[in-house]
Amino acid sequence: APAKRLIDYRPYPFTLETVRLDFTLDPDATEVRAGLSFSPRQEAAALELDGEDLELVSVAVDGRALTPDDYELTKTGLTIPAHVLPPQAFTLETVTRIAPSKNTALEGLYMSKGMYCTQCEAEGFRKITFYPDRPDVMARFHVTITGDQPVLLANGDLVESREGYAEWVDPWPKPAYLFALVAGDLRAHSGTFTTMSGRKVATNIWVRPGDEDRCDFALQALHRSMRWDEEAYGREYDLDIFNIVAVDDFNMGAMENKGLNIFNSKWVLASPETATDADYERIEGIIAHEYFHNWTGNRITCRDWFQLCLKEGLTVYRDQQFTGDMRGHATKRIDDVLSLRGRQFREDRGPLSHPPRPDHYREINNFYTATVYEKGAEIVGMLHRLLGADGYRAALDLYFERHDGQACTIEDWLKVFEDSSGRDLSQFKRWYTDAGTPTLRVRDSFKDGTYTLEFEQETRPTPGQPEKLPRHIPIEVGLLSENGDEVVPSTVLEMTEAKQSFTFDGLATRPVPSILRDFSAPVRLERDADTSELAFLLTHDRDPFNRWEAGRALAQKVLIGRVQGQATDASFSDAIGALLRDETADPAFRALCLNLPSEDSIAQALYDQGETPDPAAIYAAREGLARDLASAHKTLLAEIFTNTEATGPYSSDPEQAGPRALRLAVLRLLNRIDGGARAGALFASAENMTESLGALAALVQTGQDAAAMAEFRDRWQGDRLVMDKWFLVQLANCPPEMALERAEALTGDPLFTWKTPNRFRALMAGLSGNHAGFHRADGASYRFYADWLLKLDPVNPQVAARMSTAFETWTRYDEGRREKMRSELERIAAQPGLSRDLSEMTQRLLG
Ligand code: B3K
Ligand code: ZN
Repeated sequence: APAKRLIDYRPYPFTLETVRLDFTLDPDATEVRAGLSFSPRQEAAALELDGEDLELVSVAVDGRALTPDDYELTKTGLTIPAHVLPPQAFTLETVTRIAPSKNTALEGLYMSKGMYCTQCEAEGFRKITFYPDRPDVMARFHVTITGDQPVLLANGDLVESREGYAEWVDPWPKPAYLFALVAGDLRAHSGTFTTMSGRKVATNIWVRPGDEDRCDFALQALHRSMRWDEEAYGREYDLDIFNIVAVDDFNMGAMENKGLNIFNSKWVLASPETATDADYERIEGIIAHEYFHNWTGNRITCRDWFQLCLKEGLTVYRDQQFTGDMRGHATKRIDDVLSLRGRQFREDRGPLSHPPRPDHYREINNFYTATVYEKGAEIVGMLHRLLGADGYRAALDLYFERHDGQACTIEDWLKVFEDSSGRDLSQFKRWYTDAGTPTLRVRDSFKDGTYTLEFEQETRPTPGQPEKLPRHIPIEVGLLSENGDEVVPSTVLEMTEAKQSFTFDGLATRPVPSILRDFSAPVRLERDADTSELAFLLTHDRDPFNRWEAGRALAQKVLIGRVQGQATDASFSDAIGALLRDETADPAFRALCLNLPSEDSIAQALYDQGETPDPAAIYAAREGLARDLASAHKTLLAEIFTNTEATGPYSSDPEQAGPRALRLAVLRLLNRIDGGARAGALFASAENMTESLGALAALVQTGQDAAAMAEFRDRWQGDRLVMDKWFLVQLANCPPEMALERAEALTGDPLFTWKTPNRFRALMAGLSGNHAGFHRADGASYRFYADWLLKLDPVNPQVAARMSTAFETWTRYDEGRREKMRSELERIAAQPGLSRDLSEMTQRLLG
């Protein structure tokens, strides 16, 4: 299929007022009766409807049955020529049949353990009925469901229900991608939320029998999200009921269907015994994210899929703000930047680099990426920083007022900021249209009381975009005196030129700069800071992000030095010692500082410096540094390990999660020198999953985990979410030479139900997350991984395509590895009948 292009956008020639859908459920032959009321917006237009994998039973216009001569039916849709249609408003009625039990791609209407469930974004509705399946066609839906399942759910408010039948009306016009239907034997964990105007909303978390007691955290997180959106954005919920359903077979995290969010059960179910602190935080964040979509995505949606980051970037930004408010901004920002660099910068540095608003695609599901989501959120954050809190709020108020009920573009979004602030954002727009991570080089000088920062920006060529123009970059800067006082408080410098200088006058002595505070722009900062300056910032910077960043830069310097065979000086170890002694610092923050950069990020840093990373050398350097740190500070670490032991009942709140994170970070270091003694003891005594899994990960790291692994499996084999962790942890953390062998053995485990996305991902991400194990020099892991992508592709192309990003870094490595990865990608690309999803990915990967 040829690529779809942004410049080819044309409005749909009909408006669609109302949609009537009647479902009669059956695993092999579900009948869908659709009544669509169209009005032409232009003369003599043909009616083009999307439709895939549908059996067309009948089609009628205003009650008159059509014959096959009246329309054209293809593999991708149904076209009714203008001459068959009345010139004015008309109703189209179709009857189609679908087979949810045979739907293994998990897109459209499918089944998961006896329960019916839908996933329509981006283009899954066309697998349910013939329809203009594009987000700018918004209509009011009236849905009936006939089926023998005890619970029958759809979008909107319930207007009638009796045994075997339910009727749902959604008063808010919506695009088809937000349609949802669920039917099954489900139990609700229920609550009530009173909105700011005093309306009562029934809230329900629906799960399979047996999971009811793991829902309360999600329900409370939902209520917190609803309140927060009222307080922070003035946004109130707009239906009488809000349903969340947990499903085991799901292609991604969750989906924001209007009034009926559907979640991967992994991101709903939580109990202290089965979920980690990180899971709790993630669940809260995803519940918030999907809920926030009600305004940013559903009430205001996207005109076309090129505009995806309009809803995703903004909604990620909102969920990041929310989590910051709930759990602390400093650590949240650090976590977000770690994931931005680990996923988005990585993507941006390889063959898959694309702009936050792409201008062409073959399969839109391949563009639900870190660039669209996380970089999209960074762009919103930059607008916030440029306009200030009040300016940002004024712009958002105008956005909701002006565009409620519409399907919008990035141009609409930026216009709102321009109109409310009076600023010109035409240069800023490049953040949306240009791919690539800018590199920001900085040099400084001091003369006669004047301090000068000289910046230079440059963005490398990316696929299809050889030339890059300078971007509008907000650079937050503060200046410190040599005793650590802030002599120039945080200020935002706005860089718009390729090269630009900023001066600060009236300084008594040369200051120490703290640049790009709070990570004010998604750029790669290059500065020749010496170790003493970094150590100074790690101790004195007021900006917690840059404090951490200084420690990070130090660690990176030391690690790269070790990879290159240099001796390690004491500065980093001394700085870590100071941090370990600093009891005033937040434990979660100290934990983040103790975590060494990942092997993948060291490989990326080397590549960015123009060097070829050697995975085995990186592994050895990182292990060596960890061991050295542990030996140098063993008394201090042992004390912290003892003092941070939690008492009292488990809570996932930062007050407990912070010390627990510190304790586990300490354990990971001590484990390198205590023969696994502490990890073994903690594994035996742990009463919550955070500690149990943390201890297990430490044991895996040494390769001495067989007994613990078997015990864990015995205990948890009946719990699918915990077993996913079991598959992942033993691969991602084991010594690299064991990784492939283990992965091969695990594919033979009867619990490796590879058609379940969570299980497939756990095993494959475990292997690819073991950097040196995945990149073993003989290429055997590449071959194994590619074999499994080929096996999954005919069953579930979306997940296969997503997992192919394990190869996105292939250009980083030496000739031998490059060749091996390239030939695996070529082997995949040559597979007859390959899905559009995976074929687009391999072609882009190959460049
Ligand atoms: N909007 C969905 C993602 C849909 C992915 C389709 N392949 C979840 C979210 O971003 O909230
Ligand atoms: Zn989203």
